[in-house]
Amino acid sequence: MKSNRNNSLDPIAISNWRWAYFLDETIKAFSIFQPSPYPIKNDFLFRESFFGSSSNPKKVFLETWGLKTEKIRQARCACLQAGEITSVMNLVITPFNNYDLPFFGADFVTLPNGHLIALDLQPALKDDINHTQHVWDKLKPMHSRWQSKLPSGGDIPSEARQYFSPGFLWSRIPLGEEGDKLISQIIKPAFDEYLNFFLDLVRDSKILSKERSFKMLNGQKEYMRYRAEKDPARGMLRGFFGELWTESYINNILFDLK
Ligand code: DBV
Repeated sequence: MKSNRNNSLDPIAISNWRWAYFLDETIKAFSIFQPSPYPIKNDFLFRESFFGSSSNPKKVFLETWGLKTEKIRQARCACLQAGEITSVMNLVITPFNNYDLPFFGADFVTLPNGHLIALDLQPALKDDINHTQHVWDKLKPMHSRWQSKLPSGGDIPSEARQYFSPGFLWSRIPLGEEGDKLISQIIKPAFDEYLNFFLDLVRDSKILSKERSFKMLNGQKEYMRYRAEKDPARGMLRGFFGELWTESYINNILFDLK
């Protein structure tokens, strides 16, 4: 089936995609920053395939949304719906390295065994107080307020810990009514608060010196390298769309700062 998406800013058209509210909020919030499309080839703007048994094949849809602005090198969202249940939103916003800004990362995943929620303003230079203090001072109280209302996400891979801030909102929520209530009453307002705080930081950020910009760039590349290497969705994406397409998607679209 032909997709009518021609560039990364064209609206996402995946019916019953569970996370639409969050991308809509992101699009609205960015409208004040004069966004332009992020260059993404058609092969990666839209993709569909079948999975499950040949007697009862199910459809999987993936669409990629993206933009860039004066201070944001790339904001992109991988939007996936596989069958009735499996629904993924992987949103990462990467500022240009000549601003002292964190990444915005949201990994919202629904699988048959439940919802996984990972939301954070992730540091590019975790051990640099000039990079972290002005963010964490405000993020920590925000985080405690929301995390206290959610079930814990449990352990995360030890090697991944260094990429998260103390404001990492992390939860595993059961499917069903209770879960839906937590998503609409806690995750939605938490996401809006984290996103607005991030965009306030973007608005107020000043251009850095060459030397510091270089340091930021190395920090950003280290993060991208880790995420591209350890992407927890690699197996799923390969199953749906094959190894070649998946490796190109992960390394040339999702985590393309090399
Ligand atoms: N995660 C991605 C991309 C996805 C995606 C591009 C296109 O980086 C989805 C989709 N994340 C995704 C899926 C799962 C997770 C898990 C499908 C479930 C995997 C499974 O259970 O089979 C935050 N995402 C996770 C986990 C964490 C994150 C901590 C659980 C641990 C895991 O399964 O590895 N954000 C994610 C993460 C980092 C980050 C791993 C690392 C720095 O910043």
